[in-house]
Amino acid sequence: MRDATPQTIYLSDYQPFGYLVDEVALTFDLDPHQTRVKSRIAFRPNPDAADSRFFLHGEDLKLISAQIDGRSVTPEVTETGLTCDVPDGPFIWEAEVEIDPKRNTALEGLYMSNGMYCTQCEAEGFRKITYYPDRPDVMSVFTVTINGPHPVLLSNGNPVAQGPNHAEWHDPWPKPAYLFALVAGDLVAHSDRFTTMSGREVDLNLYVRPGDEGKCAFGMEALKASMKWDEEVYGREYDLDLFNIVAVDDFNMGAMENKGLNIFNSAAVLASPETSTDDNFERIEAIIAHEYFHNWTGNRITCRDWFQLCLKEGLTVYRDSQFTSDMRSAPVKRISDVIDLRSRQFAEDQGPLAHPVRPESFQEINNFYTATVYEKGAEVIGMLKTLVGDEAYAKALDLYFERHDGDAATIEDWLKVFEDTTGRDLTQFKRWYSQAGTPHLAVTEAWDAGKGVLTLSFTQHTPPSVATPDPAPQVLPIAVGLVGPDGSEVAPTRILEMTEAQQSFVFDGLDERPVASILRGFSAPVVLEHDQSKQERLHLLAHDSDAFNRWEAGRTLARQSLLDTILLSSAPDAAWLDALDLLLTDETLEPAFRALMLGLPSHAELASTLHTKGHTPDPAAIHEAIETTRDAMAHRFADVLGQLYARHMVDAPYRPDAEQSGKRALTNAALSLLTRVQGPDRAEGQYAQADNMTQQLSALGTLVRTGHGDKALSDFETRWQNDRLVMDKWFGLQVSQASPDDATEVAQRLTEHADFNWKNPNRFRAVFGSLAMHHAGFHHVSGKGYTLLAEWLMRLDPVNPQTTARMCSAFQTWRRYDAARQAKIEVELDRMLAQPGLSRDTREMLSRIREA
Ligand code: B3K
Ligand code: ZN
Repeated sequence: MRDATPQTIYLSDYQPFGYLVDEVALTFDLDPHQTRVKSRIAFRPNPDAADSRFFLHGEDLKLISAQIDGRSVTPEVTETGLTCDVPDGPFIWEAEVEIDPKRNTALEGLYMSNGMYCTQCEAEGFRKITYYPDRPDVMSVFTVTINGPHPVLLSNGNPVAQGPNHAEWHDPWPKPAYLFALVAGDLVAHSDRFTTMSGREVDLNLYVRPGDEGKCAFGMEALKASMKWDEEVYGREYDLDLFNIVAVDDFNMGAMENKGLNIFNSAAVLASPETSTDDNFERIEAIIAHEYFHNWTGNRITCRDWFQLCLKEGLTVYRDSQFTSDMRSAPVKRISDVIDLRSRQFAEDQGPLAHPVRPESFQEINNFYTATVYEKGAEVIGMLKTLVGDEAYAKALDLYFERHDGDAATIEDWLKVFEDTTGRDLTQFKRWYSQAGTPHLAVTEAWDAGKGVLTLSFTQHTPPSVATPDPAPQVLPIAVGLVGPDGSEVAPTRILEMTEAQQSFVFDGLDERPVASILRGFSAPVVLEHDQSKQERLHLLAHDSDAFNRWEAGRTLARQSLLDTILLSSAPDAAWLDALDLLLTDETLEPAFRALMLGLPSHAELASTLHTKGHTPDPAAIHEAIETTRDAMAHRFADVLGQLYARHMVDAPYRPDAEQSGKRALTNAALSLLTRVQGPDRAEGQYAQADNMTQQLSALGTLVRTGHGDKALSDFETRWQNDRLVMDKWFGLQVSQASPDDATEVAQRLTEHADFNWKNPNRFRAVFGSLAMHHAGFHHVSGKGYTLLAEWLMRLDPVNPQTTARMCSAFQTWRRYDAARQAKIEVELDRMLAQPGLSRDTREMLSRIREA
């Protein structure tokens, strides 16, 4: 909403609501501009609440009538809700409101997308549907009646009555309003069944627009696999007769875990080999699992207040990453997660948006669905599991489900189950939830050859931030292995538990000095500063039995080589390239791993590293260094890459599984490098022959990047113009593969394309998300990238504050750059902040960024 004097909400102010809600009955008479919503809510005083004020949230609602116990009342209505005198004991509140779903472009509350009605209520969208205590600790049983001329009318729970233009639904599980959902439209179902562990039959439906039926099979299989996995690994069984998923084109994020009625961005569920890449398939599988897993971690056990968001999100991300590791390759998943964490979460922690995993204040909660809450929140759970061990983790989780089923819980509740099952005191561990910032972990080694003792001395230090000016030492589980001179493991991996600012650990009984492999599996989300020699890193790259640290050794060498190129104009490190050469041809290594080894730190990661080391990153120099390094790799490996390309090209019919997609990742990485030395023929051939989107898009990207893409781009457009999801790729790729000088103009030109529907978040993000991610293009010295993005964000803000606010984070790292760039960004930030009627969402983001 628009709010001239935004209010800050504090965790410390939490008070329970004065009333409990026993039952809710809602009736919807659907109409594009005049939907009527009748509510009948049974309230009774909450014995645990000190404050008995009766306040119901409500925004953009036209109140038609209100009654208490059947008698008309005239509440005091403001822009944010209403208050009313109520009886001392239990009472029935009834109201009728009118809303305008068609005008709801913010995509929050009840809105329309391609003629269908759908809802998004998390975090605070339900208040745009009717007057209600819209807070997660108010849980109730909902019965919903929908009247409307649509073949499909859906809500949460189980159906109780269905007739022409009419449906009734009942959800027996008490839930907060943010999990409410309604869908109405002309949809078709892809259906299946699942038999649960106790033998109950569950009907499964994936509802899509007619024409999309062919893109449902994979999502349905992923759903069944998720249901099975949650039974086997966490003992969690599904609890309704029905599980529905609906695909929607206009959606602000990936998907939403509404009870029994998940709503998905079409991009996060629709898949076919011809239209989706391997990465799309993997992401879809993970999101389906994530939303399904929320049924227990989020829905059955929800959050007391929005400060506890990580309680459900961190845990559910952790669970979905475990699922992906089990379904695919665990090392590859771990490496990909760390790449993502470093690029998104570390950047957040380093800048003005830094906040703890459990924030302590906010103005707009939608601004806190962040990499810190989600991804760092998941890392914290991974650390907890490492510290207590797998068995204790399983026990603690069992207790969590048993003790808190039906609760709106807190982080304190969560940690208490671990304390109760293990006897550990987690007081210090809790700092992971309350302190912002990424700890830096420095380590030095002392080798006593006479005694055969290696001493590792660690120091931890977290840079202060506005959110946490004075960070205290955290508990760090540091997984350490020792690799002998012959490459063998000297001792099993040991978990060191660091709790002090400085601490030493001793490894004795060693015959020869081993090479220390520290932070195996990335056992804590920290920046590791380990002054190892190049020789030692090459040794780990060749021999480390921990796949993550093997990759990390290569990554560190690559990063150092790039930094030397940027700062000293050195040629790429020949020793690193030689070592890589050996790995590439090692057929015992999975292709996906080798594809990751061919990757380089991103522009943004290098900028962050340079900044951490006290340099001012120059985006153009970073780009240059990456290009030089890629060229060197292409020349150095041309023969090997040609062989790999031929050997791993998949001939078998397309499958999106880990094995085939790993091979395609490797051949596509090879293609991209080979095109640098061999010209466009191979990529043109792959583009022409590809029978799947992974190979087609990768070839197209390579062609566009090397300046040979015009013909293929127009062919692609002609072929896919009627497929909105594929066209998103077409829009995005042109920006992401443009040269730094051209990226802004390309984005600008694409906004003039007839299919640039900027009110659709997927399309907007395809162009402007790609521009913001194009480091050297966005940070072009002219400042044109900043100006174009700011202009479009200001156009979008009145239409869709949530997506606008999210994309403002493109500016979060602005203080890293040189004075000239900072000045240009400052102008744009000030211009945006001066925009009249700026949304609360965007104002909060821009002010936090601007104050840096
Ligand atoms: N819980 C939703 C996110 C809601 C975002 C609201 N701004 C999706 C998820 O994390 O599963
Ligand atoms: Zn989630």
